[in-house]
Amino acid sequence: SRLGKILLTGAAGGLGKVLRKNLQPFADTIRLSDISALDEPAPHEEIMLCDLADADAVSRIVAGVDAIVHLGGVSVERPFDEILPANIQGVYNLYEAARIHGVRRVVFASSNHVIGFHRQGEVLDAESPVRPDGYYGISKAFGENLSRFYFDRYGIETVCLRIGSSFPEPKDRRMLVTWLSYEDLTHLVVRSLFAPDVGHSIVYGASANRDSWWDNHLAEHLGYAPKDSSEPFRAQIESQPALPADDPAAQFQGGAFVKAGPF
Ligand code: NAI
Ligand code: 15L
Repeated sequence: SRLGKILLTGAAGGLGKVLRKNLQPFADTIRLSDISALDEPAPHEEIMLCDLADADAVSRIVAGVDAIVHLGGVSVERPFDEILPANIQGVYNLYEAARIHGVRRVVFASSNHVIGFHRQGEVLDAESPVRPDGYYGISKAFGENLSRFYFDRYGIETVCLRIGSSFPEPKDRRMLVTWLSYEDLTHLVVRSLFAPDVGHSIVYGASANRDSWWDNHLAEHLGYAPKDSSEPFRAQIESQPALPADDPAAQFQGGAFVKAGPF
């Protein structure tokens, strides 16, 4: 399957760089956007810089695209006044632009931090109550609710990816459970773009790790089948000292985010 034009927000970021490359086979054109500078466009690419807080600028980047992969915004815990424009006003601006310009599908980079105050070891699914672990997680829960509303009212489909920890390698014990490899991330985004009739879906983004806190049975229609595992990294990670058992970072699914700030 292949689309005409995909908008990729947050294209200068860690995952944006990965998807800039890996989504190339799936669209004629990829429109790359970020607030930060981007590398020179290849022939199949367009670059449009934009602050997500600027509704007019967001309308311009959304006009004329067939689907949106929305990664842009603040990606860690920060004071509320930084989260608000980028993640809350920003996601509203994006969906309003999608409505006005007739975009039918969005893949939204949500986060495990919408459920970060659930205990490690507890197994959650897409219907588990949200328990955000900070303003960042709250902003992602807002994006999930906003996209639910835009589906119910306007029929704009969204797949919310509750991404675990997507980095080249897992970095600590928690990430042995939450790690999402770049290959599995790419597969998850591609399924989210092309699976039929996704409606409003929530899916956890983790690789096929030995241990899991997340059950994706409510997202089977996406056809997401992870292939990688954190297991090859276990021995090295477990040779490092563990956090004290009473450290909240070792008790809750959100890890250190549950105690981030105030800044
Ligand atoms: P990142 O921080 O590397 O990339 C985010 C990008 O958004 C940056 O390039 C930044 O310049 C841009 N941005 C920030 N504020 C903006 C604004 N006001 N207007 C326009 N662009 C703005 O984050 P990363 O790791 O690439 O994550 C991508 C997305 O996935 C983010 O939405 C993040 O919250 C989400 N996510 C990532 C996870 C991971 O493990 N990497 C885990 C869970 C969620
Ligand atoms: C996130 O939401 C962050 O964007 C990322 O930087 C990681 O911290 C990740 O969650 C995680 O929970 O490991």
